[in-house]
Amino acid sequence: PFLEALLTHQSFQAGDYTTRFIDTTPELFALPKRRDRATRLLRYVADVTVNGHPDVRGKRKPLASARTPDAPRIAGKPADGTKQLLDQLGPVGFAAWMRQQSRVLITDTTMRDAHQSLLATRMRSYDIIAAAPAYAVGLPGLFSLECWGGATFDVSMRFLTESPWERLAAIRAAAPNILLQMLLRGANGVGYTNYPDNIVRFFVKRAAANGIDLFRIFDCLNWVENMRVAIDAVLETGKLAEGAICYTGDILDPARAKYSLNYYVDLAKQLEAAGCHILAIKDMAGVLKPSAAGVLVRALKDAVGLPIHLHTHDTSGISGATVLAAVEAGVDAVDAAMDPMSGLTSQPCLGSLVEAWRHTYRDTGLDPDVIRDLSFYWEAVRAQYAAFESDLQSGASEVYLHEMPGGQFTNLREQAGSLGLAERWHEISRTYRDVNMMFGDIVKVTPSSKVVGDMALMMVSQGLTVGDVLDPAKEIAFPASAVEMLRGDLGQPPGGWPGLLQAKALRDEEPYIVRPGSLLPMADLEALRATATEQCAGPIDDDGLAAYVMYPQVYAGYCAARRTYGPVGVLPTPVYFYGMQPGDEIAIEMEPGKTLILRLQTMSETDEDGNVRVFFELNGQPRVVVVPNRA
Ligand code: BTN
Ligand code: 3PY
Ligand code: ZN
Repeated sequence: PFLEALLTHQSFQAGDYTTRFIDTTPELFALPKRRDRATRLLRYVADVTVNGHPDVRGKRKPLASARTPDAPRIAGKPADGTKQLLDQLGPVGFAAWMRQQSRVLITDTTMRDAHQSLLATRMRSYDIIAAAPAYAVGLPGLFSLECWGGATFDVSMRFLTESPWERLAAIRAAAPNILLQMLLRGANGVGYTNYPDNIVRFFVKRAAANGIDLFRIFDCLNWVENMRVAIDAVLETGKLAEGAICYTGDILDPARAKYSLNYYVDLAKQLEAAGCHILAIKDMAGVLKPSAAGVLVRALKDAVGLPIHLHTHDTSGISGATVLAAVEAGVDAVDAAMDPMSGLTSQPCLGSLVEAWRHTYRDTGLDPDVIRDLSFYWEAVRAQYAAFESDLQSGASEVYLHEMPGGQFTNLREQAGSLGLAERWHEISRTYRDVNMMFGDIVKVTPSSKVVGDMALMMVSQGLTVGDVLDPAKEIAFPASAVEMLRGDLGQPPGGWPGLLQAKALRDEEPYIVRPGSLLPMADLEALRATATEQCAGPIDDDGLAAYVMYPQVYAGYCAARRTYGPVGVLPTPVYFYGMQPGDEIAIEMEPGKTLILRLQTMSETDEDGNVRVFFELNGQPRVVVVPNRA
């Protein structure tokens, strides 16, 4: 049929096909692609069975006795929820509704921050999407599902060979009644650097069109000026704009005067004036202490008319107390993670918080049976990701020293380990703290936290102190990220950058204090689409373009891997990471109603050419795949 389609195609018959034929008639080339999906997947399964997956090589393995995750199947249709309310009331009316609720509104972060903070963001769409119908039917009273943005966008393409857009669309389809929430890094989008304004706007539009209802927007230096483009873009979509104040320091500590109660109250007023519908307290490190939470929430409630949404991390071990204090003080909504994905660097335990308010004025009304069933599911899911677990076993008050965000903490430990500095972790924590003070005591959250981490690792590995770095007589090779930040590329911290350090890092270069986006030329999106089309060897739709402009190389790599291996997202997680054993049989749902039965029969020894023959049965038909043994 492919050859027939080609031979009967107009351009072919007219004789005007050239090397551009493939570009102008992609529909012809889509034919064999679609038919080949199963073959590509076989190639992947064979390859990963023989060679393993590079991401889990040498890492801890799931236990052989691990339970297969089976998402709860709850009979019935999803009842109307917050999504329908937003559609009816619009964002302003919705915010007013939030403030009228006596119950605590709960955001479940399991699908985003929890696995970002516990499992290096490696949770696959396969496991996330399977849970969504149970949420929709069983927990229609949830406030929102935080399921997108932050590091997930990059990681899904870079490490999991899957599309963040397909993930979002599938969650939307499976959970049509609960608000879908994302984390947006303001002018940094879902990346690590400021993007041109029209890229930020384009990205927000695509996210809204694909199903995001609530955008939590922050700036890594709490510079509201640098959040406006993103906030305005969200306002234009008619979705909810939640402006975040990133909490750092300790409002009760007179020695940290820079981050005082007044500082946060002023920020909140700026965000309200900027048009935000909801105010988030984003405690990305988990340093908001219970006593401070009460004071902060009361002051913010007095100062602004917006509903307040608290986000924290349990790194210290006492975040539950912080959330209870905030609720006592009248906070409207809080973030929590399903029990088996909670605690440590993740969010506090959802099921236990819900019980804490049961039979009180602030009872959430969420069904404990469903929470337990979903928890049982997430527990089995987590067990499959043993390779990405950190060695952190307990709460740690050290977080008040270093103030590392939950998502960075385990990452930096891992990085330290790979540099041979695992033994010197406490030194790294202290240096991280010193670097923060050297930078003038800044907010540390992606990407500013990464800059502090880069600098701290460089100093520890080279045995440098802050005194050395500041010493005019001493030559220092600053990490590029530090030079860029001190130049102004991430914006301005309160009080500006320390002059001496800045001058030393920048050498002859001039710093600037205007909004970085005001200096970046608008991106020519259609020119970028053309480049992407070439680089990715295929047509690029708006979602592909929005991914490409954020991460050109990563997106191109994803496209190439997808071409080679097909839609690997349909594979169960153990197969994706570890392949199959002889005798294993799996069902692969290619699309609703189309299931392949794949059995791995046996494998040959490696032949003299270094190849292994993998013998499958696909829907009962024998298939042999030859893969190089790269080990
Ligand atoms: C990619 O970046 O290409 C996606 C990762 C897939 C790599 C596959 S996993 C099976 C096989 N083993 C390897 O070491 N590489 C490939
Ligand atoms: C992110 O930006 O990914 C974060 O989670 C910040 O806390
Ligand atoms: Zn967080």
